[in-house]
Amino acid sequence: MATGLTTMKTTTDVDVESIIELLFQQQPLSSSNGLSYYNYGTAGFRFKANVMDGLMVRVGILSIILLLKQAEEVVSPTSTTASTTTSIITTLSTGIMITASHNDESYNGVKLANPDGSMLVPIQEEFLTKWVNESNSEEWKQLLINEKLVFKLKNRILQSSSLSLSLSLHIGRDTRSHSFHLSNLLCLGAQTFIDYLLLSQSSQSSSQSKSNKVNIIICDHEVLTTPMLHHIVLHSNPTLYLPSYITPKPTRKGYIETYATAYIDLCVDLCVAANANADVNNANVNANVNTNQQQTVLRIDSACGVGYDAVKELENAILNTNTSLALITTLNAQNGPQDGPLNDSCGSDHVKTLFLPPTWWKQMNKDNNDNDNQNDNGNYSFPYCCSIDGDADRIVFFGQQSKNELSEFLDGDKIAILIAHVLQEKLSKTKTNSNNSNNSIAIAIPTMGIIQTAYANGAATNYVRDVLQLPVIITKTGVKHLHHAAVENFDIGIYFEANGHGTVVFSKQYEQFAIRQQQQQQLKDSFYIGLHRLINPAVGDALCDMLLVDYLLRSLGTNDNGAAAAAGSSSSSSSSSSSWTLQDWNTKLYQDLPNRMLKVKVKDRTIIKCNSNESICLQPLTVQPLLENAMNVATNGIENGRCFIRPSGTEDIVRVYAEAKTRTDADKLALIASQIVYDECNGIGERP
Ligand code: NG1
Ligand code: ZN
Repeated sequence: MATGLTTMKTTTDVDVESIIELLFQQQPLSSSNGLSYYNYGTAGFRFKANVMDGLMVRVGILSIILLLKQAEEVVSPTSTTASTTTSIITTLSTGIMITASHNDESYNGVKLANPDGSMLVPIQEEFLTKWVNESNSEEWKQLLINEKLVFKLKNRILQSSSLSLSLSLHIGRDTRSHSFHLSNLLCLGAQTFIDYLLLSQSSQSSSQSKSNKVNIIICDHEVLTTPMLHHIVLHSNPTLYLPSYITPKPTRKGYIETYATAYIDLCVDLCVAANANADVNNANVNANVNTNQQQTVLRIDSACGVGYDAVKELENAILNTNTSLALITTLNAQNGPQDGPLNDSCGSDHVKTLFLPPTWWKQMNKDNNDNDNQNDNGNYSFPYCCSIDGDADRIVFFGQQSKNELSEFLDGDKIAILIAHVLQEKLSKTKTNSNNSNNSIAIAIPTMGIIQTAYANGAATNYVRDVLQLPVIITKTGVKHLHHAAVENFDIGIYFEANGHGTVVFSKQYEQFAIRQQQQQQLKDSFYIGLHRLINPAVGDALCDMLLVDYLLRSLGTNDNGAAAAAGSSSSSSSSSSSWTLQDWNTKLYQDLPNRMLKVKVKDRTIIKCNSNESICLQPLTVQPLLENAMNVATNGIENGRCFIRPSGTEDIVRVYAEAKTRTDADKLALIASQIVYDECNGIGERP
């Protein structure tokens, strides 16, 4: 079995029968575990950790089959005949992450990543779901035999050419106590199946070639954040998916270097531009920094999870560059895995759903030991904070004014609009500069749009449509849906769920545009390339988004027309800081409508069916008319009221969302909607 980074096993004597034995001694379906069906939900398979053993073995085998299927697409028979003289090694990587993200410690989960780092598409999900639930051993035997035949065929094609294939499955896991055990089972399934496949190859190829034509290895990266795993997969397939201006760095260390460097480069560019505008000699940026400028500190709630160490590594990498501290923000990581229970009273989900500050566990433990409890007053005021979740792919920002009160709260909608706001100003300046230049060929400005879900605040959606005048697409919940919509519709697709999970994806046209801007004779504008380098396009990434937001806030406070194209209004900002504060960000663009999210437990949430973007309940038939009635101003006096319900894909609950003009109305509407769910969908426990 694979343990430690990059292991490859020599083939052992594995036949179909022994795989079947392994599969069925770990049969996942059982009446005793209360589950009759394993569904690949919003974010992969996610269940209570104690019912996942058999599932992991199966996912291990199936992930190798999916990897082979991907390889088939990349290495078609025609491409194998392309070269008969030179030897070409074709590599392809996919990934698997073991985590249950924001869920509590009792849960775990597994999600797969495609070669471009993105999540699975429906056809792959259906394949996985069918086979993890398959209880007929004869069916399984057929699958294994067929796969082996296809593998043999592929191998024969490769034997006849000079091509060889090197396939890798990258595995990562979060800090949960059971993640190691589940990862071992996954590796066991994957490695056993690899051994079974390679056995035929070694006997075939021994006379013709010393090395196998197809190598399949498991790279176990052990504890990682989810976005690190996706980054590693994407950077392992650079020729297929990375632009020329991003250096492939497919390791944990490479991840840290990539984003720390991108952040510093952008911050330094900002300072150079500001100094240039102020007509100051900018040869030595560090020397020109205004030393009176207050150093900014960002306090980070790491949800007592895997993001903590990653932030520490980023912090060290940034500090090691010797860049003046006034140019960058100091990252103050809090809530590490040793400090408190994972996602418990802390993390982005806690702050977002309760509008409450996280428990700062270290400080809290100190307070509890402090008899006179003096710390309660004053020591909980932090103007610039963020919370990430248990696998570091979501982030929300907040200011805290006392132990139990936030001063500001900024979610994924706010992040998306901040990015769009800065980019729109910048693109418009680029267009003006181009029109004013002597260049007779007009440049094509990349298209931009925002993708949201029904959970986006109504005020955010209106702001994008009415003020920014950008297109908005509303998709089903789950970033995989947003990601695909962003890729398919825009050159710059900005997608965020309100909970802080999101990123920006860039088209090939954008890449060419970015390169042209940098090559321009006079301007040599590296902003567009710099921005792309700071963003993890594979998946929503709390740490990249954290650095990105920090940079954008700095850019908006810079009193110039420089690198980041601050919005026109920023130069008249009343803020004394050289950066936009969270309050600036929260108030200068749009104000959220008060909203409330609630959870209702029901007997069987699968009876609830929704429309394609999950904003309307289709079944049970009685629910939607009752919700419409609850939203109706005439009956309830609720202004700007909107509510909807949907079954969660990650927890055994129904989610209720409501927003309205006032906090009281939002709370009232959420309560009525919860009661409707409870009454119409066989609620269990106490009625809300
Ligand atoms: P479910 O449990 O299906 O609502 C939650 C989030 C999703 C997504 C997944 C994956 C909300 C309302 N739902 O899904 O957006 O992030 O978890 O982690 O935030
Ligand atoms: Zn997460």
